[in-house]
Amino acid sequence: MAEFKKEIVTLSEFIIQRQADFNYAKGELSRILRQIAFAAKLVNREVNKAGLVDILGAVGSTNVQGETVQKLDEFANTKFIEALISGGECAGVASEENEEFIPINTDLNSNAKYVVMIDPLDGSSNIDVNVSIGTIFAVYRRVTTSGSVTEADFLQPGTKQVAAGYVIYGSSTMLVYTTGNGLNGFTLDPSIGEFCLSHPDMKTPSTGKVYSVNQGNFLHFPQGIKDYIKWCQEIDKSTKRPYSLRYIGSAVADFHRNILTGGIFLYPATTTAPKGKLRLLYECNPLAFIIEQAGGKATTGTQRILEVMPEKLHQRVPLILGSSEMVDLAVKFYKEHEEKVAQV
Ligand code: AHM
Ligand code: MG
Repeated sequence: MAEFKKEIVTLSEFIIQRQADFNYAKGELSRILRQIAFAAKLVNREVNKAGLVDILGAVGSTNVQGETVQKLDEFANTKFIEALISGGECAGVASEENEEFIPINTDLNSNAKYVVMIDPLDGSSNIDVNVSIGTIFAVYRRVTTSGSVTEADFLQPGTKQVAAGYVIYGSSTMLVYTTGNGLNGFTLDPSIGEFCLSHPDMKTPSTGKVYSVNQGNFLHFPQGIKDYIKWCQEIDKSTKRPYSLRYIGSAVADFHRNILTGGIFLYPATTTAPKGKLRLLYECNPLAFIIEQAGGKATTGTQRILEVMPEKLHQRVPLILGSSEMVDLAVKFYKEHEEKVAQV
C-alpha cells in the first residue's frame, strides 16, 4: 500500500502537538492562541480589501496616543478583544488603542488565568498606502488570584510573558509566535483559510548587513547612536560595510525582515521624544521575547528590555533589537558616549 503522509501542519495541529510544552498545559493558553489566530484571519480579510471598500480613512476620533484613529485600527481592536472574550480563557485585555485595560467579567471567563496585551494594528500610517502592517501580542499569567483583574496584572516585566507573537499582513500573511520553547512561523494559505507551518524553529543570524532606523530623526539621536549609525555607513570590506538601510516604518515588517536576514532595528530616545516612541507593553516586550527566542537581543541601550519594570500601561522605552553581535556593538557605542558625558 502506498504510504500516506500529511505534509501540511496547521497552526491548530501544531498548538495541540506542542501543548505539552506549556507549563500550564490545560489547553487554556492554546485556546487563547487559537482565538488570536482566528481574529487575525478576520483582520487579514479586511486588510486585503482595504483599498476596495470604504473602511479606510480616519474615523475622526483620536486614540490615547493623540493619533488619528483609522477605521481598520478600530476593526482590528474590536475583533481581537471579541475573540479573547469569547474564548473564555482571558481575564483582561490591555490594548494600545484603549486608554484603560479592559477587565473581562463574563461567566465564561470567571476562572480565566491569563491577560493579553495587544497592539491590534501596528504601523497604522501605512494602512492607506498598501504597505505591510502587523499585530503584536503578549500573554501573561495574571498575578491576582480572583475577582476582576487589576493594573498589577498588566504591569509585569517582559520576563513573565508566557507567549508572544506577531501577525504580519504583507505579501503573504504570517503568524509567528513563541511560548518560550523556540519560535515558529505559519503562513496563511488563503485557499484553505489556515495558517500552515512554514518557518519551523526560526533563528536569526548573529549578525547581518541591514540597519533599520528613522534616519530623518538623526540630528535628534543620542551621540552614541549617531556614532553607531556612522559606523554602519563606513566602507570596510572585512565587515561587509556599508550596511544597507531598510526602514519600512511598520515595526513588525522591519522586525520580520531582520529576523530572517539578520539586522538591527533602532528606535532610540530623541531630543523630542526622550523615552523613544515604541510602547513597552504592546510592542517592545513581545518583540524582545521573540527576538531572544530566535537567538537575538533587545535592550533600551542600558537595560535588557524584558527586565524593565513597567510603571504604566502606555509607557514608552528606547529600543535596540536584532542580531546579537550588532546589538552588542550598538550598545557599546551608546554606552561609551554616555560614560564620557558622565565623566565630564
Ligand atoms: P503605531 O503604533 O502608531 O502604528 O506606531 C508604531 C510604529 C512602528 O510600527 C514603527 O516602527 C514606528 O511607529 C515608526 O515611527 P516613525 O514614523 O516615527 O519612524
Ligand atoms: Mg503600535
